[in-house]
Amino acid sequence: MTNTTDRVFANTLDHIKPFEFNDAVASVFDDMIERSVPGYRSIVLQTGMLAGKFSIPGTTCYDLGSSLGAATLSMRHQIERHHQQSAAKIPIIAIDNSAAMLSRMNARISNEGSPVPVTTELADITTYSYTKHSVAVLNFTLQFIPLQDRSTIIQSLADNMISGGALILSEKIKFEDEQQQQLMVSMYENFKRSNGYSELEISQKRDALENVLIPETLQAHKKRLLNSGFSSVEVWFQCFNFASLVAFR
Ligand code: GEK
Repeated sequence: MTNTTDRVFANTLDHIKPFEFNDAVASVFDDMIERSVPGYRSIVLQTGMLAGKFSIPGTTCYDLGSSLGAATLSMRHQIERHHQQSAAKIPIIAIDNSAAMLSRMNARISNEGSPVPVTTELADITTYSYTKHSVAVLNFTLQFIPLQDRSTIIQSLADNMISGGALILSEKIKFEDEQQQQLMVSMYENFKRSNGYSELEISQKRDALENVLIPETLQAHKKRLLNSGFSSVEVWFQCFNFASLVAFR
């Protein structure tokens, strides 16, 4: 039996390398993200619901930084439910630049009998050529993109999204107010402890993510989305320093 429990940071590491989406991470990723992101299951489920509601036949849906495909599969199920006969006209393109993630995702999607076509692409979402789409999902991915490249992606998505479409953006966030920041981080660390992570795991992962996962404030996200041409933005989920926004085109 394969062990799928996340123990990536469980033993003392002599040297903490910057966090990578390699084979060791991909092989335990379901467990890692579920125990590390408050509300992850709800966010995945509601991502699918939003995709069902805002997808338009004849256009694509993107899942950017798809990892093992949780959001893609949720979108696929809800598109099928919402659009029934037209579901085959709403393909999903899932993009990730980790081969370790995509090979596992490919195995998952191939087992499903669904009318909604799914293709995966091993590519960098920063330089990808987006085409006409109605839904784009960035679930905990933009936070890993260098700050200077984030506007290029959001602008390109806004430019290629049809009117009536929606972008779902889920992120780890930070707070301007130092007291609020400390409170939210301490509540978040309690959440990780309650999910079985040790102090060593929490601190080694924090070090590995330093300069790799760069959170921004909700205000910075909203400003970028509105400046890129989205007409309105709503926060529909927040728990501690994790939030999900939906931006309408
Ligand atoms: C989920 N959305 O389960 N281009 C493409 N992919 C990238 C890039 C890039 N430049 N940078 C990072 N990634 C998923 C979870 S995880 C979030 C997303 C997390 C990919 C990276 O390989 C990884 O699979 C994903 O973005 C981020 O809802 O681990 O916290």
